[in-house]
Amino acid sequence: MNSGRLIPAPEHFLSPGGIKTVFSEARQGRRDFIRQAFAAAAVGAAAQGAVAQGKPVPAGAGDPNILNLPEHSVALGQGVAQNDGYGKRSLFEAAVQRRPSPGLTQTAQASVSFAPLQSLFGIVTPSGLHFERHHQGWWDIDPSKHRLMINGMVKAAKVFRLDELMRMAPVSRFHFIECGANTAVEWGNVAVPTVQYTHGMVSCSEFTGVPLITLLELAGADLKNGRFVLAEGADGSALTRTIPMHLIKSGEVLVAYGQNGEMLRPENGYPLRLVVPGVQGVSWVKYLRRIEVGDMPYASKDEAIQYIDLLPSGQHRQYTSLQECKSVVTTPSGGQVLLDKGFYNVTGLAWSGKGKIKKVDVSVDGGRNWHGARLESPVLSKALTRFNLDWVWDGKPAIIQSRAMDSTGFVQPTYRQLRAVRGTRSVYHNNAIQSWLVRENGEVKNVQLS
Ligand SMILES: Nc1nc2c(c(=O)[nH]1)N[C@H]1C(S)=C(S)[C@@H](COP(=O)(O)O)O[C@H]1N2
Ligand SMILES: [Mo]
Repeated sequence: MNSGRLIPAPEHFLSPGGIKTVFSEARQGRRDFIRQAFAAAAVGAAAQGAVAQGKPVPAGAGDPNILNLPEHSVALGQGVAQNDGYGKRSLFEAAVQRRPSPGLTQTAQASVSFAPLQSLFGIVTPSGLHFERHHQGWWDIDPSKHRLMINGMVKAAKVFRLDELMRMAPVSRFHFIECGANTAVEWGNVAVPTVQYTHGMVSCSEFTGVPLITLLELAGADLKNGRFVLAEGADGSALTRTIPMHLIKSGEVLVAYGQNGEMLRPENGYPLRLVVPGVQGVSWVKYLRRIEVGDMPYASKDEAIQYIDLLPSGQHRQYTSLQECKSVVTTPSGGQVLLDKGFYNVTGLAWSGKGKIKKVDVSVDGGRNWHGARLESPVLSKALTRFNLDWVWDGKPAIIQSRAMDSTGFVQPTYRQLRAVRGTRSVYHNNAIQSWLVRENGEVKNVQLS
């Protein structure tokens, strides 16, 4: 163990005596924990080797992957700028894909693909693995012909070309986008097999664009009486959504053209999309072509017929846009297999439409005991937050859960708590605690605790 003195961040610094890395006490304790867990596993393995061959075998002995020089160490590699000048990932990662769900009706032109959360690190979703939701298919729209009109309660309707928008001062911000129907099948306890299908309609990117408020001011919008805007997309779905003006006035709502350092992907709305942080995905109108300023909600088809929540009373909730605090363990998760008992890093994602994640607790015994997980930096408002927890699996059945709390003090509910308020006939806004059962044989299954 360390000296017992608590050393403040930064955790690495040079001691006066020379180059020496010093860790804070908490981190040191954690390192010891991991070292001991691995040492125990290694002793077990060595002991088995000794039984089999009469003496302990050093790790790696006889391994051809250490002894033989592979071709890539002796021959010339590939040159630059192949693949049309745009990088491709390793061939060995080809199985990591966004996919349509086995829990949904398959159509010739599937309209939802889910992000493979179980294979992702950190908080940013690679653009090529971002979930997709198209009401009428996607388009690759010619940006030179695309226009954005601002009309309604404005001094004079104004039309912007993309190059005009890109000349304005941009902002770049990390935000999650979650379809309101993410985790929907779990309301009916359909129990799709993996976290990709339970939670894969959430993604997080760095978006770049112009605050919508700037464009409204340029058009001379009536910001006193204009309490809402209608946002309209240019695809055939005629998707329109009402956005309350107070969100726009906060400066958070963006007219974005950038995603993760480059232009938006066609599937995600190229060349323009609305970014409405904290609000469900349907309001992030893609192929954005019109913003109308009005003085009341528009009750469009996507607000009056779709995206409403049927309550136990028989009434529908309308305009329930905010994505409440939610989290999920992505490893170990459904469909994965733990090969042996011993050390595992339990990891997952947490997010809240109301602000920052403050705390994530993890249980490995179905919610009886909770352990505070480490929140990894950065912890950003209305963005995915990565959490980790050290765990040594004893080989017995375990139920793994995570429970997030946001900066407003809102705590993610259990299914029992959620159903008491929302009933069982909802589709949207399921933010209940997810449970993964680890069986004795190491298989991980999607289960629901009632
Ligand atoms: N124009 C347009 N905008 C749209 C949609 C659409 O079909 N057309 N789908 C909405 C829905 S329901 C969601 S969840 C998000 C999905 O965004 P993504 O495909 O970039 O993940 O876009 C929203 N914006
Ligand atoms: Mo959606």
